[in-house]
Amino acid sequence: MLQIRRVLSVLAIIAAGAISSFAQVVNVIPYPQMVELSEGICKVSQFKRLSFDSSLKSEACYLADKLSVHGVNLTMKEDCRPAARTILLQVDDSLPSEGYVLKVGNREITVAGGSEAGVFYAIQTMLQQIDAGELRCGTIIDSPRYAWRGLMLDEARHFFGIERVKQIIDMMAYYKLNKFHWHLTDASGWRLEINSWPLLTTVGGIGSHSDPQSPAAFYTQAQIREIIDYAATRHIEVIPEIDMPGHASAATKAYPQFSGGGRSQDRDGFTFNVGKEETYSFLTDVLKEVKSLFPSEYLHIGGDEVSHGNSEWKTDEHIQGLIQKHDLKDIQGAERYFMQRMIDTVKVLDRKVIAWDEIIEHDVDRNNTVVMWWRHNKPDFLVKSLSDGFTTILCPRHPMYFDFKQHSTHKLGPKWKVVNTSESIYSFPDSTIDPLGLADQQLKNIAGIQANIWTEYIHNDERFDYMVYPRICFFAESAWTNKENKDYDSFTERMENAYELFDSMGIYYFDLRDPERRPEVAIPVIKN
Ligand code: TNX
Repeated sequence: MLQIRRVLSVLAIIAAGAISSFAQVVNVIPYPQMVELSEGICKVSQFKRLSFDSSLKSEACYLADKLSVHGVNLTMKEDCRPAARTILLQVDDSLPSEGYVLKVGNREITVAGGSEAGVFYAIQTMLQQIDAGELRCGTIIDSPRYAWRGLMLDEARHFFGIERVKQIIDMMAYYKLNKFHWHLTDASGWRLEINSWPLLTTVGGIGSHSDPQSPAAFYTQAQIREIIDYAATRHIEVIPEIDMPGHASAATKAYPQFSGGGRSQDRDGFTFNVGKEETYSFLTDVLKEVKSLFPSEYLHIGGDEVSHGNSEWKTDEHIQGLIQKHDLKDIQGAERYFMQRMIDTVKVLDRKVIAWDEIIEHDVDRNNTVVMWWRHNKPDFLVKSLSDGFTTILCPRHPMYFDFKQHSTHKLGPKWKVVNTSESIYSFPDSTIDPLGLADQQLKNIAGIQANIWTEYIHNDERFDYMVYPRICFFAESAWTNKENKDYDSFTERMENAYELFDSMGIYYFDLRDPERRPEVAIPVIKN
C-alpha cells in the first residue's frame, strides 16, 4: 500500500512539473523568441483606453476593432501616456525593426515595437493568446529570424478573386508573414489590367489551366490598388510577377506580333520574341504601368523554364538576327541578352529585380537582382547564388510548394514523388541548408523563405483550403522562429487553436490529427 502511495506521489510530482512547464508556453504561432510569464491573469474587458504614438493610428484602429469582438470598447487617445486600464502602443526604434516587447500586467498592457510593423506583430501575439477574455501576465520579447517571410499565389492558372486574396492576406498577417508574391501572368491567363495594352486582359484573360474557354477573369487596376492597401494595413508588401520571356502564351494570344513561338503546357506562343525591338517597347510599357501601380521596391520578372518552349528561336529570323548583330553565339545568348536588358529596364524604373534561379546562369548585375531558389534538386544553384553574392530567397519545390502532396496517403497533384509534409516544412530551412555546410558569408545572403501556391491542380476554394491549411502554420513558424526555439511537440499542442480558428471560418483544411477525416479534394478535370 505504502509503495503504491509512493509511486502515486512520484507520478503527481512528474505531472505537476509537466503542467508547470507547459504553462510556461504561450499559445502563439509562430513561437516568440523569449517568453517570461509571471503569476496572474489580465482581463481584457477592464480596458477603457488605447493610447498610442501618432504614427500608430492604423495599428490602434486595427487592435480596437479586433478587441471589440471580445466586448472591449476603447477610447482612442493619441497621447501615449501610461495610465490604469490603458493599453499603450509605442515605437521604440532601438528595437529590431519588426521586433517588439509586449508586457502584460494585471492592470496594464504596454507594447513597444521597433517600427509600426513590430507593434502590429505584438498585437497579433496578444490577440492569439486571448482565451475566454483573459491574457496571461508576463513579458514577450520577439523579432523574426528572417526578413522575407513570403507566400506566392499563382492566379494565372486559376483565378480566385478579391475575397479569397483578402482572406489569405488576413491569415498571413495573423501568422506574421510579410511578403505576398502575386504570380499574375502565365501561359493560361493574364490577370492584370494594363491600360496601354487592353487586349492583355480582354483576350489574354480568357481561359484557365483547366478550361481554355472560361470567361476572361482579371483584376482591374482599381482592384489591384484595393488589395495593395489592404495588405499594407497588415504590413504585407505585394510583389507583382510578370513572367518573361517564357510562360507568355496568354500575352502572345492577345498580341501575336510579340510571339517567339514554342509550345508548353498545352499552349502555343510560349515565349516572347526576344529578337524584335517592339517586344522590348511593349514590355517596357507593361512594366511602367506595373511600377506605377505597385509601391513595392521589387518587380519580379520570372525568367524560368524558357527552355521548355524556345526551340523555334533556332529558326526565327528576328532572334537569329539579334544573335548575329550582338555576336551572341546561340539562343542561350539571346535569352541572356533579353534578361540583362529587362534588368536594366527595371533598374531605370528604380526597382529591384527578382527572378527565378535560372537567372544565375546568366552573368547579370547582382546588386540589383534577388534570386528565388526553387529547384530543390539543384542545391548547387543555391550555393552558387549565395557565393556569388545574390540576395537569395529559399522556396525549393521540396518542401515549399503547396501544390505538392502533403501526406503519404495522398495521390493527387504534380508528378513529383516527394511529399511536402508538415514535418518537412517545419524542419526547413535547416534540414536543407545544414548539410551544405555554408559559411557565414554565404548564410548572410539568405533573405528568407517563401511557400509557393501554384495552381495548375488547385481550381476551387475547397482544394485551395486543403492544400494551404494547416501547412501555412508550419511554414510561418519556420520563417519567424529561431531554430533553437522551434519544438515540434509544443507546436502540435499550439495547433489546436489554429484548427479551432479554421473550423470557425469554415475552412476546408487537411486535418493532420485525423488524416482520414477529410479525403483528398479532387483535382480539376482538364478541358481542351
Ligand atoms: C514550376 S517554380 C514552375 C511553375 C509551375 C510549378 C508547379 C517555377 C519557376 N516554375 O510554372 O507551376 O513548377 O509545381
